[in-house]
Amino acid sequence: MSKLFRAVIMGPPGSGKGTISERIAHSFGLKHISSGDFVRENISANTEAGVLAKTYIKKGLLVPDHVMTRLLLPRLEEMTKYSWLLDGFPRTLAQADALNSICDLDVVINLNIPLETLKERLRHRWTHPSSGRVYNMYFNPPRIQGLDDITGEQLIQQEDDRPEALVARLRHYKDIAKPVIDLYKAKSILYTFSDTETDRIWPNISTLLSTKIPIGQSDARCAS
Ligand code: G5P
Repeated sequence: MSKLFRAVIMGPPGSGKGTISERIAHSFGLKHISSGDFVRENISANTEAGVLAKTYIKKGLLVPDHVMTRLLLPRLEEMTKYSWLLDGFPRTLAQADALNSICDLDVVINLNIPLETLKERLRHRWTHPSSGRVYNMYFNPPRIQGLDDITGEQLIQQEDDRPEALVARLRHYKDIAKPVIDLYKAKSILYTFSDTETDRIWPNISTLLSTKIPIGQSDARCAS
């Protein structure tokens, strides 16, 4: 069996991880695992971890490492047959160490987006809570204002996109991410992309992944 492909995408809140992950999953057939979506599913399902996570997210804080690793690692261990892209995990050095203990990564995509751009994007982000679909009132607005394109249900502004929580999230990210970025840089698997527009970053990421994932292998490896 050919080697499976393991990638991580990191970047501050609003940097476009989710948007770019969707494009990668669609173009290269990787399974997309979003730590944020996973946390939100647990909150909706009122699991023990979800109830605990909610208290942190409401304040714009990271969920503690032990809760995240307990949630995410079993999920990854179920995916041993697939190539995947992990979005939003690891966020801290402790999470990176935990991930390292179960797999070797091939590529880490690091999104480096200016602070003002991030603030502006998240101010205008609206989410469909049950599916996790996100809209931006300018970049990708819904067809009918305030309603999800697929279900017609009401869109909401997530608690952690509200201004008070947002500033805390952005401030915190830089400090926490630095050692993780340094770790992957030292392993020579870090690829950083800087711009204010996802559409300008995407072709460069696509080119990178085309050189890393041999054509024809990703679909075969990831078929569910
Ligand atoms: P999440 O869900 O991982 P964040 O905060 O890291 O949350 P977020 O906010 O979902 O990440 P993103 O995925 O990086 O942002 O970006 P996105 O959603 O694709 O794009 C943001 C907005 O900008 C969207 O409206 C999009 O349409 C728009 N957009 C994209 N590109 C462009 C562009 O070029 N131009 C314009 N104008 N707009 C654009 O995690 C949520 C919470 O869960 C916890 C934390 O509390 C976290 O805050 N959590 C963890 N805690 C600890 N450890 C972990 N590993 C955790 N993972 C999650």
